[in-house]
Amino acid sequence: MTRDAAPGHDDIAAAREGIARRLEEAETVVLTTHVTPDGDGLGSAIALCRHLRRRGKEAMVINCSSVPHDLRWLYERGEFQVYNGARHEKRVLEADAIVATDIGGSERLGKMLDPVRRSRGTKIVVDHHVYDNDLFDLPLITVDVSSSAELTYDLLRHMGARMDRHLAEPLYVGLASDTGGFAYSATSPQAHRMAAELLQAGVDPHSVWRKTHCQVPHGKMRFLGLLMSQLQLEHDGRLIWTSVDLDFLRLNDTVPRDAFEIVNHFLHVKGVEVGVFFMEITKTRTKVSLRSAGTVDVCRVAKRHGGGGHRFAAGCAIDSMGLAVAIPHILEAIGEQLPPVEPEE
Ligand SMILES: [Mn+2]
Repeated sequence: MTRDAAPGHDDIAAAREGIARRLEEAETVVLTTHVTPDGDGLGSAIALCRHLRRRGKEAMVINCSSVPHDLRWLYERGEFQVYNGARHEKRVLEADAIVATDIGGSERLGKMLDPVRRSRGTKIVVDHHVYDNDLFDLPLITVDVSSSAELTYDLLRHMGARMDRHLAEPLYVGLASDTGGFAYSATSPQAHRMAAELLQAGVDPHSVWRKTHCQVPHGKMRFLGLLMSQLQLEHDGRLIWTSVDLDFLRLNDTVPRDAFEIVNHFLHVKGVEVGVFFMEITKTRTKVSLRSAGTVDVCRVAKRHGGGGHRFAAGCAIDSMGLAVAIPHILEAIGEQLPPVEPEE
């Protein structure tokens, strides 16, 4: 099926046209993405920002939280700032347009939600997550794409953007990160076509990979190794888990964010259907991160404990349960969700 035959194509085309027209009129634009930006959200915002600046607009990416270290090379001086009420509130309130990319729910604007809500500007969103939209005037949302970068790329081409390395590189980072380096199920022929065009525009995939992925500090790699060596298997190897308490973090001089990386490795283990990571927040509060290989809907378990996410990647923070209580509690809940093993012939 070609993209043109995809359901809702007319709606998407109309949304794209409406946004292009609005951005063409606007003189001041604030771009933003979700709390703890990722390659897709930030890459999309930076690419759009660069095009708008070329069109003579006053554009800037402003976000509620800072950018993780491995993505800081993506923006140049003056393109990105962390939101600070005293410095940025007026700018947000008086912008002609605000564009949120990859946001996945208005509350993920963090401390920018309130000023964005009160802004007189047209509120635009470019996203591939679905949620109740209570904020944006012009949504460009479909789940039928690999990434927000793919939607942004189509929007930029529609706006007649000159696709050189300056625009193509952040878009490529978004595309590569949301397809897991062209491996996840969202990887479509269109995603590969887009990648080919971005390479033609000057992106060097090897250098992008080096800059993004080959920057792990030795201490963090060593810490991940320690965590790996502690992985536990249950239910005949179909459930894998581990936990980290505050003492362990302190002892290894590391931060929670480094520990959470372990969840990306759970599903590499042969036979694993669900992975669970437990992190002690306090003696009576535990954060739980869940990953599923596709049979178990881990979001259901997360939701039952006040969390959420996607079917195959979800999480929650459980109040009133320390690690010792949360671990057996959640493992039992997951165990109940595992489908019975097919008897061998
Ligand atoms: Mn995304």
